[in-house]
Amino acid sequence: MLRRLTRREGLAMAGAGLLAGGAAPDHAPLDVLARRKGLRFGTALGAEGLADRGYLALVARECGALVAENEHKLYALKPGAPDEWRWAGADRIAAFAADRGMFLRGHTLLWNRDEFAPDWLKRQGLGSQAEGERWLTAHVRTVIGRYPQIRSWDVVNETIDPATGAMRDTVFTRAMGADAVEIAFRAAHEAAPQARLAYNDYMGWGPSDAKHRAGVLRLLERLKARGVPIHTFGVQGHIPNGDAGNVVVFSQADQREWRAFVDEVRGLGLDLVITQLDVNDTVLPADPTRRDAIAAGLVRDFLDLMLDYRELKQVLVWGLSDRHSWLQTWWPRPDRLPKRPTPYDAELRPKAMRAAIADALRGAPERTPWT
Ligand code: 9MR
Repeated sequence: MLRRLTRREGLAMAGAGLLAGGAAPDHAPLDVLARRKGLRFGTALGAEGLADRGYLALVARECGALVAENEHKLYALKPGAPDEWRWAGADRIAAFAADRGMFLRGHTLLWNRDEFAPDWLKRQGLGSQAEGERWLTAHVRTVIGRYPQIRSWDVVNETIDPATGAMRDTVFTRAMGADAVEIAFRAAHEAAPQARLAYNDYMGWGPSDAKHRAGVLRLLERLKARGVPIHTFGVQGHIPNGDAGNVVVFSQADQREWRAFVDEVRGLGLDLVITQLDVNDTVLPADPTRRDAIAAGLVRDFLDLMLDYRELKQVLVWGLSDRHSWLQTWWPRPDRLPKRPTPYDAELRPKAMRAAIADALRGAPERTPWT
């Protein structure tokens, strides 16, 4: 069902200079706007983006933080065999960030899902608890040791099963049980005592994600109660999350639920990072202007809520341009039109979402930055 633009969507478009007579856009880079409020703004960067000079120039202009989209994942570092390391992709991203003085995040040391574990590991397993612990500790040490410039790690990613709220059953938990998570955090802290260590997940705000949120909260509470070195909660921010595929507004009821969840996390003393922001527009209207306006409205409402928390220190998008978004191939639109999940279109022109992010950052309260 199509609907009229809300006032907020209209404002987002005016901010982007998309409406006739709209206010002239302020072209201050997003990271500059973020820094004024004690935040950083950044993006994920992958192999495709690294090979695209125009895109890299845009990333360098807009961003002060960077994360490798896939290059630190176990399946990327050790695709074929236990003793073979492939560092080239991750090294290139680290060099790009270092050359430009960007804050580099690492994603991820323990992606606790069998779908994303290399086949050789699933075939051979990790053996006993002690063997599993030795393997995981060595892995964490080696990856962290190679990238001392990384100051914030997604140590553990997506370990909660959204359907049940329980820990997923994986090659790691089959050896170490739920201790796998704790072992990863302790090893990471030993290897990088100054780094900010995060648990990262994609739980959404809708009613169908209630079990996911509750499970994540239970995990965080247990880790804190056991004195595990965890400092940050990574909210992925893939909108809409979960199975609520037809979301076009962040309703007041959903905002209340979401705030209650984030309040609990804050109560545990964790900082917050939005680690993977984008909008899945599979079921949004075909017309690009309308589609962009709805996506921008969702981003604006989500950011306004999250930026209210002074604990939120960084906002990273999962791709800066529609040219390089995982959502082009995941969940294609029924009409097969190209997707528009990010702040810049495929020709690297700013969209309403870029203006929404800029406006949200301009309106954000100041906070103490990460050093
Ligand atoms: O964007 C990533 C895509 O290129 C990969 O094929 C996929 C599997 O490794 O992972 C995507 O990134 C995911 C991230 O690592 C964790 N949260 C969800 C992201 C989107 O699926």
